[in-house]
Amino acid sequence: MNTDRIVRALDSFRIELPSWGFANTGTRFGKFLQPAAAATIEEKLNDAGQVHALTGVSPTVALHVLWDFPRGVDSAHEVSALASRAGVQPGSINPNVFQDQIYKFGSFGNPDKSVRDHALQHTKDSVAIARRLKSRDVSLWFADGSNYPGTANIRQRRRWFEECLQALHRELASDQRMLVEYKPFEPAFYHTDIADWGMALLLARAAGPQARVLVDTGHHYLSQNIEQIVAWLLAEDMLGGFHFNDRRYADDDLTIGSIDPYQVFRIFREILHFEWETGTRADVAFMIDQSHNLKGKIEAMIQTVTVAQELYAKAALVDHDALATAQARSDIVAAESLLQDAFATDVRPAIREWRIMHRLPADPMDAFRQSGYLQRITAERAGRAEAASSSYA
Ligand SMILES: [Mn+2]
Repeated sequence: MNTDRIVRALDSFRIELPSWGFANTGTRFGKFLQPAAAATIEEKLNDAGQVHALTGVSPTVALHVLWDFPRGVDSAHEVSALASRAGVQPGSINPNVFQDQIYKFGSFGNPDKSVRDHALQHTKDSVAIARRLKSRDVSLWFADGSNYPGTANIRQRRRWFEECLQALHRELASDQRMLVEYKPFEPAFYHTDIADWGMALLLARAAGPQARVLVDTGHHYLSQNIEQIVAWLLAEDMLGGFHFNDRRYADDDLTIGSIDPYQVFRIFREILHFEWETGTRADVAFMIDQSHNLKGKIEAMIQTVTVAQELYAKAALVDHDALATAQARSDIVAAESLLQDAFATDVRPAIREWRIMHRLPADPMDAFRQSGYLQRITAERAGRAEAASSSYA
């Protein structure tokens, strides 16, 4: 095993935690509440701070404007202070143009101009919040779409999306980016305005030079080759970031690698291959977008971060020189085996060593269970009335 490669990979690997992953979430059938779930932005940041303190690789937290900034941009200062007290920093800023009643028929794609303007203003406010927090990325996901054929003017809605995204792009500071996320279906069940990576790519290109595509691994049809999409977006310099999660059926928001760890490995392998080939680091944000309905929130996040680290380290073991040779000779068994052997390698002992070297607990999950943090917050948070429902579903 090439330990140097693993160490180099781990030194550069960071993954962003979502504030909403620490709150109560559910399905459309109901929510199972957890007594230790975070209800306030302070609690979410504190829980994220625990994950970072134990793993050392998740220093930033994705924030959700509607749920985490009750007073909009005026909340930015307080959120910033709470984050630094929790030992983390604000990460990507996520506007919400899907929850309010006015968005029943869409946001940027709504036929009613006043609704489009309202949505645009909210996203502009989100850019202002990001600027105040020195967050680089504003991450855009739209629930826009329709449920029945003939009920929406697809080409007109596309033009409205272009106009709104261009207007939003003009608000960006020179060091900010906007990330355009796609999803094939849900909540819309006939057409979704930004349904796949091609639509996201075209809209990002139309928006302006600081727009990129965001790939949410759960937002694809089953069996779609996600790593090929990643390779194409890298080649086009249009890959902005990831929302990682796993799924068995649709957008299940399960923990990373729980169903198909080889797929995440293959995605990381494409990114590392790009870096090997070009000699430049791919400027791609790794973020987690999961909701843990049954698992404990903090444990699920520690598990996610450590599994992501393992899969990244395995991908870093692929010998790209040998792979290039095998590919050039069309020695397909040798080429495939280079990936399989790397994936089959147990990198956990090397990661433990890396953690010890960085004065981190060798086993973050065990350290969390020993810490008493969960018992403390369970006692503090149990029994209170659930605060405003600030989460998906
Ligand atoms: Mn997402």
